[in-house]
Amino acid sequence: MFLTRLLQSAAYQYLSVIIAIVLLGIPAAAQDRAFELWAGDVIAVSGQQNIEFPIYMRNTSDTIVGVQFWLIMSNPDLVEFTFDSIITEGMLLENWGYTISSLGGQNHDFYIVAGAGDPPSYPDAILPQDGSIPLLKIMADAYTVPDTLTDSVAVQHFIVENLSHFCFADKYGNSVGIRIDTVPDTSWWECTVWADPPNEEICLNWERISAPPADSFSIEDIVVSSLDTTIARVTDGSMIVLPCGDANCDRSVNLLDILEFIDVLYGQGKDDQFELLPAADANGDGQVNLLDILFLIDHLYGDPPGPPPICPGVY
Ligand SMILES: [Ca+2]
Ligand SMILES: [Ca+2]
Repeated sequence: MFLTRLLQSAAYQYLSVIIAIVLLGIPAAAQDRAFELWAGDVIAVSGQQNIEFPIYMRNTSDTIVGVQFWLIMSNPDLVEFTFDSIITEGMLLENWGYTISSLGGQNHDFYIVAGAGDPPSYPDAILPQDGSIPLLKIMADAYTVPDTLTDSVAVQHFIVENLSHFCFADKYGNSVGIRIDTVPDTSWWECTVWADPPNEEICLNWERISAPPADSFSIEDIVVSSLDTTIARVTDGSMIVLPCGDANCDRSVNLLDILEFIDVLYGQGKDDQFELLPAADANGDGQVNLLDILFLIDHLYGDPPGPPPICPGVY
């Protein structure tokens, strides 16, 4: 039993690291911004379909009538978005009109443009709210991943660098949380055709180049948009894809998972059954019980080894 607790302790430490990282994405420490957009953190299992990935928005002062943003996955080998169904019922975008698409064309990014109805009334505008209700839930499917998986985090990045694809508009047409600055912009020029003597210092054709050395330069004021981080915050979320059979959620399948099964089903961890999900149904029969332990033992230690766990993908 001591070995069991020791091994489990190690597993819990690893799990606690994951949770600590995940919790960084939750806005508890970010209540100082007037506007915030963030993605929820989700744990899925290999092969799971219809994973709900929530997007949250919090705004303390503005009324939002238009939305567009772009998400992209950092690890497209794990998950893809499904575009035939998103969830808006009961969400902030309920009754909004919207279009969704993949700008990359591979279902590994998600671009939405949405509006709250006809101006000037905007019948479904989002009034200031605390962020407890998701903006919407995006659907995703996880690919089947092996139990030898080492990098199982598909982080979702909001693309705000390109502000042509990011806007949360109020009813006056202002982009909430966006700062507009006028800054000097230097252009560098190279002469490609000089005049013949005696006018050899006259350039007949200029070509713009990216950086010096150059034959000349010009300066002009340009308008630059950026996220005003003094009043707005945008935070990525994560989707962790666990291999099936990973009962202790440490992203590998081994003896620790068998010990976790035994402890939760029959030992001192009976109150911790939530840790078994979502990857504990190793034999895929829809229940978590002794049969899953036997299945996992056969897979890991059978001679010859039994088949790999196949979770049903519905929890
Ligand atoms: Ca494990
Ligand atoms: Ca089972």
